[in-house]
Amino acid sequence: MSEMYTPKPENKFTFGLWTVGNVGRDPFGEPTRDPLSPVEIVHLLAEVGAWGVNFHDNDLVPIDATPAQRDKIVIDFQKALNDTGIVVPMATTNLFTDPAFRDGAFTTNDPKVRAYALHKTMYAIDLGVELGAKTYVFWGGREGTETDAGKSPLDAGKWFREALNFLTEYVLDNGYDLKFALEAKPNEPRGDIYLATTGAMLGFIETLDHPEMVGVNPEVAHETMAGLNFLHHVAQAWDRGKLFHIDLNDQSIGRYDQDFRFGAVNLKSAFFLVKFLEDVGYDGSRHFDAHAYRSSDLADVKAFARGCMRTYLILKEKAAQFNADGEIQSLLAEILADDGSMDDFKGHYSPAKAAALKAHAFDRPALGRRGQPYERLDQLTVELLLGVR
Ligand code: GCO
Ligand code: MN
Ligand code: MN
Repeated sequence: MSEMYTPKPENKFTFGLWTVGNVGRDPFGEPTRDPLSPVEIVHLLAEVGAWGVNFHDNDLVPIDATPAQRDKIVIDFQKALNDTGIVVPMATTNLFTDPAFRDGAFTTNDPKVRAYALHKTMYAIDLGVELGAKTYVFWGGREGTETDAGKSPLDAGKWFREALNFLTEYVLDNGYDLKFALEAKPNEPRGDIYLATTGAMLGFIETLDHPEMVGVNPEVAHETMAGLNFLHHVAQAWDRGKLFHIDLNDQSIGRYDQDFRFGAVNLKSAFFLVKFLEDVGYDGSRHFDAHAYRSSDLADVKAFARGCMRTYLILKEKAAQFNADGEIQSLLAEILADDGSMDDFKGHYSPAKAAALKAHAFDRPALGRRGQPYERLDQLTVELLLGVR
């Protein structure tokens, strides 16, 4: 194996306890793998070369654990972290498994459940911060509807906003060094989930009391499930300074929520995503929110985890190759060519500029005749990815 494809701490590769710990249950079948304890998972992640581990409160501490059991679990987990050097960059709350959340957590019509969701999240934030988390993810898996007959999307949005405002104040009040990352998903497990895309989340964040503390956690599978271009959403988040975290996996459009190994379905999209993250200098976790096929055994789960990271690193190398490829770069230069003749019209508005632009005579037929060599560029990209360049 080339040294280049060996994961290093600076790659910031992370996995959730729920990802490599996934036991292979699906709506039609029982688990196919034995559960691993959080301590075993930390050691597994160290063995495969990951940098960090993330968790939902109840991945680590069972929902009905006593305070004494909780403390013992945290001590054992912290010891595994110390023994392996694995860090905890992110934590989150499970607000979807327990039947109490059948109609949602922060957005349910039941005020008792909304209050319980806040209560549970404050304890989960304490737990995450205690173990070192700097990013706190909010994925509202149950925040939605199957029917709009009994739930107002306006009330739901208002309640979600109130909850996030409450929790940002909680973080400030406790002096925690923690920012929030909102993760959108269009559906599953609800028929429709509120704020279904990263773009919707970005709009919502601006309505909060502390927008500076809140960004997004886009996931490859989620925009892809909706048939959208994931990269474009990531770019919008980056442009707004809101790319606080990212969930990498893979997904076929139009299928169930697959959570496949990174790069398992659409290598070309994965390539453009890795190239973007590396080109702009994204410095956060590369979190693999994926799990092995249900047919995998433990050895294959390790192969899955190694595969996520190895594919990322191979694509990172391909991105560097793309940037250094003379033929590709000269095609890009041709596509982006600018003879400077429009310089007077660029930039901020002024009445003089507007008047000059309105007076300018454009050769519209010539504009329409100019071809752009995207076919050639795309084919070179494909050949680069196929390893023949
Ligand atoms: C999903 C989501 C989750 C969240 C996780 C962390 O589709 O189930 O992607 O895996 O990312 O709950 O918030
Ligand atoms: Mn997901
Ligand atoms: Mn996710």
